[in-house]
Amino acid sequence: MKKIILILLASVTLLFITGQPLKAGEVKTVKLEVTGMTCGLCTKAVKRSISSVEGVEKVEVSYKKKEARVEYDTVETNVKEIINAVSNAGYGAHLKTEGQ
Ligand SMILES: [Cu+2]
Repeated sequence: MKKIILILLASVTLLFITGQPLKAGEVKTVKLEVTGMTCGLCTKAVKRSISSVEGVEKVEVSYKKKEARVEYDTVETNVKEIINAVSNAGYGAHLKTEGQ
């Protein structure tokens, strides 16, 4: 019985440690104008490429508005890296608005 409690306690402790957010940077939201999207699949490709950037926390891509709304950690990445990711996927992007 004592062993079970000990194992339980250990897993809770482990969960507590690993559950803590490792990044402590400021989260910034930007809107990028995305060029070259010709169909709904492009939207997914752009979203996937931006999501793959380390430090990006949230991505919403609108095919209709031809824009991407990105939330990212300013310590881990920047707009330039995000734009590069979009370029690597074969699309164009430039900063539209900056803000929270
Ligand atoms: Cu397409």
